[in-house]
Amino acid sequence: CPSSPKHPSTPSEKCGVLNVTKITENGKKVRKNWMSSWTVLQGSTLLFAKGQTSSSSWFGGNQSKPEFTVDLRGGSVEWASKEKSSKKHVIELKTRQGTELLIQSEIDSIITDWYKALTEAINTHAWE
Ligand code: I3S
Repeated sequence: CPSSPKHPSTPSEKCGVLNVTKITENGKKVRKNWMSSWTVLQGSTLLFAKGQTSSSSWFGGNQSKPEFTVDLRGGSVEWASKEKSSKKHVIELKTRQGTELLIQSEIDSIITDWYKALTEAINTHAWE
């Protein structure tokens, strides 16, 4: 993965295209809005960049600003129940700030790798 503009000297641990929607923001339910997003895990931060589908567009240009970032410290991940989404392979990510996201990929192995990476990131950075 390339480095992000936010931490140019730190290579990111994981990146790729995922489908994502918020379902809760600051404790309040919000309407789902699934979008395909270039997703980057770097330390305890998860970045989503709307409309970016390849690593090359991460660099330079006016597109390099992340759409939103999530602080994983104190958060949790679990496999989403059927009530949360009718889609397959959906991860539910909850943050300490009261934001809940659903993260999905049609490809089984991709989402399983993300599940592991997110769990590991949360555990690694739990006490910061
Ligand atoms: O949990 P919901 O309300 O069944 O989520 C679906 C809706 O957000 C739907 O959009 P509308 O708000 O226009 O009905 C989306 O197109 C669906 O993808 C959402 O459900 P899934 O099961 O795909 O997460």
